[in-house]
Amino acid sequence: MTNPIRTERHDNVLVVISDNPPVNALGQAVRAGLKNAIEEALGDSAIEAVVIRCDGQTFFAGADITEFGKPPVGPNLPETLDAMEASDKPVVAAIHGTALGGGCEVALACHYRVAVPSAKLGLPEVKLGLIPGAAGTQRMPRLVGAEAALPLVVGGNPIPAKKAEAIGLVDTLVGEDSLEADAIAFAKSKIGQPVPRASEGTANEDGVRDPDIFDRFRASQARRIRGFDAPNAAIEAVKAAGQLSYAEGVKKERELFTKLMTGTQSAAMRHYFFAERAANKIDDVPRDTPLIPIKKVGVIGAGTMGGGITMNFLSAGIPVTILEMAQDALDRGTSVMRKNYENTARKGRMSDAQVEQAMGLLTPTLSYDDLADCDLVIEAVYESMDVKKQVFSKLDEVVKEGAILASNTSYLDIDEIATATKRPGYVVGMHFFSPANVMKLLEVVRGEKTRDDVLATVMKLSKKIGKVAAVSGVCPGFIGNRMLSKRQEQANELIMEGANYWDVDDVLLEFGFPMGPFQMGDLAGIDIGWHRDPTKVTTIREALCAAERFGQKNGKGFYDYDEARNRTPSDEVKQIIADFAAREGKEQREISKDEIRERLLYPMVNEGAKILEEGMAQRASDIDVVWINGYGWPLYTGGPMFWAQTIGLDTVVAGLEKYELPVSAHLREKARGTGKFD
Ligand code: 3H9
Repeated sequence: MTNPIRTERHDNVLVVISDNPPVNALGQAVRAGLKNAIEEALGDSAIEAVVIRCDGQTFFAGADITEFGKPPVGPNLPETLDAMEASDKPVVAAIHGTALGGGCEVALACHYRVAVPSAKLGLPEVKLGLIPGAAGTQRMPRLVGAEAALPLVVGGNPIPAKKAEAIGLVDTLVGEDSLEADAIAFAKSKIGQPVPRASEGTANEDGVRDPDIFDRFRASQARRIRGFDAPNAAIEAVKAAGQLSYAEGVKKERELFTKLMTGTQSAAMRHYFFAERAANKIDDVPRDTPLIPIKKVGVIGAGTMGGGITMNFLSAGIPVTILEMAQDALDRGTSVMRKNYENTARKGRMSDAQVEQAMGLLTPTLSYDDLADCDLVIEAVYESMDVKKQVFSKLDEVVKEGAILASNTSYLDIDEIATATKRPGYVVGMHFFSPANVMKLLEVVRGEKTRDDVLATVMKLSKKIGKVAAVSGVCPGFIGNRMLSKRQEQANELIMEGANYWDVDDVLLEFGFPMGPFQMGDLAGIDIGWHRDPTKVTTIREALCAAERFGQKNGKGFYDYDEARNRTPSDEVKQIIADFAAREGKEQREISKDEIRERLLYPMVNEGAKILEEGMAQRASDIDVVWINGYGWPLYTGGPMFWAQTIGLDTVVAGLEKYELPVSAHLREKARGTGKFD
């Protein structure tokens, strides 16, 4: 392997350059190269300053995650960085792209940091279930203060260079195209001055003067960090920076880091990191498949779904023509979109000019002819095969050749929809999740005839509009809803057998889901699709509607709601369920939370195994990506399939057998074999 680190001399400045594509991860060879380069600089009296920069798309984007969990090979990152900081010749980090995690820690160990305006800096370790492990939690607060460090270390979101400059993380911004030259000039200007070391900084004293900032920050993040171990450890580490000496603080950081690194949450979140990236790749579609340029998009339907879908493209700067059947529906849809953008602007996440820019890209129309020159048309109309086929046949007539025709159906057969056109190769499913402008998941449904370039284009486009995409084959409900139906089946069955419906919801909340199925029913409205005949009661939902319990909208559904929408379990509903079960001849009994959890989740894993066996998902990790991004499965368990492996596939099989539920051949085989799906 060639050495990823090289050095170049510019007069009395040694420029140390890393070339380790794609993201200059700090693998062993990079660390060793950096350490040697510092030794070279220190041992050479002609060198008076050092600049560290990277080739390629970015400054170091972090430790090499693929090395985690493997036996460590020295030098480790902390010792490499200590050697760097100890230098009495000024060391300058010259930053472009993303200085993340260990990369940001490299920058913190340098005496100075210069960055181009487009650069971003951050400590995203919490997103991998970790905290920074190379003194980032100790140097950062000492350099910028605990209050400014908390969102960086605990939240994990990178900040732009300008903001980094404002908080003192970056010393100066330099020319976008003259990073190296400017960094060298900057380094020269510092020769002969005592070097400032972040480890010796005192900005962290803000957390000593006002120790409440930690609890205040924790409270402000309560909803976002519920269930996650790393953010609390991150707060503890930043707090320690104000309470302990630097050396003791680093020790504390190491303890917390090691505990997280060997725990199940980080393993799950690292699995997810690679799963998300793998999901965007389609095994039998060559990487160099030419893409279809998407310059203009058409959306059919300006309802909640069509509007949400449209906003994704407008926000990404892609013009959209939106079609409705009637002017008032079109006007309503357009004004909802505007209102959504204006709300975002009110929260400060968008400027008024950006609102106008996005809305300026929208063309409302009542005529199919206006879709003729779109490169992609997505229909989001009523879920009926007949209606969808009519729409596709019309699209086939009017939309130019070579354009992609996509359906947002959540369960209908894409292959059958494609028969309504003379171009089935250009037909694909793009299943967005509601609210479509917010939810990250895009299930891309690959029809039997869908062309490679269509698939490759849609996968690429998904990234552009900020979605996480996973491919599903054609089967009822695709990956997500197909598995959801198994959970719902059990939820209904459990309450018929006597489980408290609030226990069912609570089990899922305790597991880490944002909401249980009965809460969800109340939120969506129990009367959706109700026949409105209170004398006809064939399901529990119909029984609730007959009792005028429609959900949150009238203050009572499965739960009773107060003005603040807090829910309380209802005795009346418990009785309605018991009466209904008695009429159906179901005996009720007490059911434990353990049984509830196992019966809700194990059948989902079993269905996932069947989806894999049938080739409807490419890999088990794609199923995890679907459930984490589309259905609120807790990220820190890694998704249903990874979680099943963590608790043991044999445990899942035994559980299903105990409850006399079906076990697929595939699940059985994997449980008997490696205990892994892939
Ligand atoms: C850390 O630093 C811990 C330290 O505190 C402690 C040390 C003791 N390692 O995302 P992309 C791969 S923890 C290995 O598609 P983009 C990625 O898998 C780390 N591989 O590109 C993909 O491979 P493939 C903290 C990595 O342009 C390819 O690079 N740092 C790493 O959309 C391209 O990635 C982070 O968490 C890595 N660190 O986005 C940053 N990073 O082509 C993680 C990427 O085979 N990285 N790969 O699928 C990112 O956020 C994004 O990759 C980045 C580029 C924004 C940099």
